[in-house]
Amino acid sequence: MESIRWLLAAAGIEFEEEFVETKEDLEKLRSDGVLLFQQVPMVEIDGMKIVQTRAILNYIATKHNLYGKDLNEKTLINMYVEGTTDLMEMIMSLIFLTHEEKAKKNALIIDRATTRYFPVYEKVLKGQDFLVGNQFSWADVHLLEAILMTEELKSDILSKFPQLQDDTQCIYMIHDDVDHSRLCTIPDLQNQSKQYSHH
Ligand SMILES: N[C@@H](CCC(=O)N[C@@H](CS)C(=O)NCC(=O)O)C(=O)O
Repeated sequence: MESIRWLLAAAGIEFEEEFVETKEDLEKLRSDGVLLFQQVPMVEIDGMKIVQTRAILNYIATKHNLYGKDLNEKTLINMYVEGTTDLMEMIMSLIFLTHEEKAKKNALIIDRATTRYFPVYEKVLKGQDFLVGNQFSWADVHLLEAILMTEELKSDILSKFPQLQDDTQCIYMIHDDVDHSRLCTIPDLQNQSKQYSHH
């Protein structure tokens, strides 16, 4: 769900959030008949009530030109996004684990991030500013979110990935108003990333 907020911010769409905090909140939405499969998240946009995270993300990315210019670029974006999703899902699964299981899984996530996923993105970004089509896309937004999640687990996880450091650096420079890296040009991403300002 956090990915939806990131993409909306990247697309420059202002949005209002309604949090489902209690069982009654969810029941109310269900009885109002606004949830196709009785589940959240649901995004109300352009007269539609869209459910299913991927459908929501697809819609926003397509509508706001963050989904490549042709089928090849779209497929590449899908591959990158699915890769970062796999990594993020590993991190999100941590909350269901016991203390011992968590330590093991943490180590596995850090290994996967640094040996499987980050090297791919690092290599691509060595030759170009954005992951796909020399244009900012959903793939860049999703990668940034994944990076920040992994940094929560290990703050120096990017130490061997200078290109990825450059991607995230603007987030830490924002407060000094320094336009430091390629993603610094996307102002709404900066707002979204403020929640990570403890770095
Ligand atoms: N495939 C759906 C899964 C949505 C989902 O699992 N939603 C949870 C909250 S995060 C929910 O509404 N659970 C209540 C239920 O399934 O009855 C998506 O990606 O949006």
